[in-house]
Amino acid sequence: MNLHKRLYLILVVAIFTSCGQTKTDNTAAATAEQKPSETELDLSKEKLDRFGITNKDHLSAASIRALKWDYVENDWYRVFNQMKPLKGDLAHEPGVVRRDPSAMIMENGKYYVWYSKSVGKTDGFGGDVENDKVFPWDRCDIWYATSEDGWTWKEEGIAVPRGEKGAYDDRSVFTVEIMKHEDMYYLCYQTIKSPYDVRTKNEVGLAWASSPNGPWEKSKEPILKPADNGVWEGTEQNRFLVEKKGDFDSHKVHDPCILPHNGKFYLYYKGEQMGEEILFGGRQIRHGVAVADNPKGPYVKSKYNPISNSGHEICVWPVDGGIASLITTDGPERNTFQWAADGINFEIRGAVKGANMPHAIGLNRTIEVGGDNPTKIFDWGLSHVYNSWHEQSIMRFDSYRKTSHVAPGEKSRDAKKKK
Ligand code: AAL
Repeated sequence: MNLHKRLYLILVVAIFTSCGQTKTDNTAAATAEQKPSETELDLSKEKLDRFGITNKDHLSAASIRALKWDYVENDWYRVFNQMKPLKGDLAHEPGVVRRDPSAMIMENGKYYVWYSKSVGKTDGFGGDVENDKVFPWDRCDIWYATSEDGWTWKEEGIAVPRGEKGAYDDRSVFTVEIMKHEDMYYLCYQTIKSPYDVRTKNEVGLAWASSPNGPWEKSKEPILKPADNGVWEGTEQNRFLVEKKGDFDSHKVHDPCILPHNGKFYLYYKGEQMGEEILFGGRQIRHGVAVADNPKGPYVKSKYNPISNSGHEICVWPVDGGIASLITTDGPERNTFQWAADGINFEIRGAVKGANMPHAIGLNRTIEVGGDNPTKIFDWGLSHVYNSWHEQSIMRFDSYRKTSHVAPGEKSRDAKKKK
């Protein structure tokens, strides 16, 4: 069988299998978007001409993929500038880790941000995990800071401390996100119970307050836990040795972020699987979502999980009645903007230039985003840098929208259209 016949066969099998799937997830089934594999290839003259496909009887795998793209516009293209240091209390401080900033919100005329903070050198694994600091994000508390201009920050103190010995969050609370809903504030964050070894499961906690300055009340139990269907091989502390990997989130649930959507609360998160592999030149990292009727839960994992096979830290914002997501760092779809009308079935909307890409982004939720500029929220915001493995600091990113690619003096396509 020659190559193009084989490709057609794969396509037909893909269409057949996806059509046979039953949709059982109530959280998504009602609004599920049509999947790209269910769409017919558009072989119209206009489409073939646009993609420069000369012979429709000899479609390469790349041409078939291009014809399956369901969104081919350029309104999601962004270029990031080099990140800039913050001033005041959030400037780089020797011996201190400040990282993984939350989104920023505006309260009492000031920007507010929450973040992970720890001190001291990072020891790594293999030593005394009861007493060492194994990662920069180990032995963290959640702190917060305020600023009038987004450049100079005042550290206000601890918002959420680690729990008492024996609690599910007694070792570290970190990588926090903020949601304001009906005059209540919700912080969701990662939690670790001591000892912190390479096989330790990571969970998600929640705290709420009626003021951004607290006091914060913590959930008695985690609001999200890893799947418990993976099986470690042996008892050695090696996270790559498994008898069964289990669900995409069988080891860790990370980077939680709750967004109100369609009258419910969507908790987006990163999953790490037991027996993680390196795939497509990156770590095998996936995203999932859990949905609740109330901000405090209970959160039920979507049956459609994982909802992304690429990405790292969660970076999601509402656009055009749906949810947009910036996929960074890992997986074949890294450095893409994606969008889902239903908050579950994400499709690529555009690629982002890799240069200067911020990671662990704290979005600026004070920026209003309309459908005409869906990535406007990236005009400026917060991220972090590694000054070293022992010190990290929060930085400010900014970016601009790129709509044309012209040489100096050359007219853009838009300029011609305007005539
Ligand atoms: C980040 C995030 C989570 C991890 C660690 C701190 O990139 O994915 O927050 O636990 O690294």
